[in-house]
Amino acid sequence: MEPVVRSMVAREGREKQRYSTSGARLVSGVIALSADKTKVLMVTSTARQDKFVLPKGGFETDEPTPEDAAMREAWEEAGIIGKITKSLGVIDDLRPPKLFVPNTNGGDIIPPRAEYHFFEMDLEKEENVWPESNRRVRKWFTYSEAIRDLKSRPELIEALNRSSIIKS
Ligand code: 5FA
Repeated sequence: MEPVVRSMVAREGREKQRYSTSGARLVSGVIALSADKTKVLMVTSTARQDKFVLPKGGFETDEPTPEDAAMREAWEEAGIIGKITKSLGVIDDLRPPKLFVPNTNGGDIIPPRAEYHFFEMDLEKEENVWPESNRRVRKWFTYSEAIRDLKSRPELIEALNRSSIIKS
């Protein structure tokens, strides 16, 4: 089997971003649980550094499957390596439609709406240095701590609720 090459540079930009047929930005992410399934690993958001989010990001055109994108994001944002054990399905952007500002620059209207594809992951390795370790903090949360921190992120709460985390 080919060894997996993991870059120390995180991908940037949206040139290779994949969209659904209805124009939603496809986003892949992971729910990485502790071995006893009582904790989930989260990382700080770059947009709001006082907030933690699940490791996730755009599914790109050179990635064959959303699982590949989820594993890349897990590595780039959280420095974790593992195996995807199950799909948690598709979660629509739950923000009210009035928040989506159309792009009226003469081109097609592309709403910055997202469609989330989350996967549960069995952790194999947690590295101390990873591509975004200089700009993201990583931290383990119990279910109730995670729910509290994800208050304004219903789509991420939904992903966590679909996982096999023990809800305490
Ligand atoms: N975003 C914010 N709140 C949202 C909500 N309630 N529902 C759906 N989407 C929501 O911000 C990432 C994106 O999530 C923003 O574009 C925002 O509009 C949208 P974040 O989740 O706070 O994390 P981040 O700032 O760390 O995000 P990045 O990793 O920089 O970007 P992406 O996760 O979009 O992916 P990327 O790695 O492909 O750039």
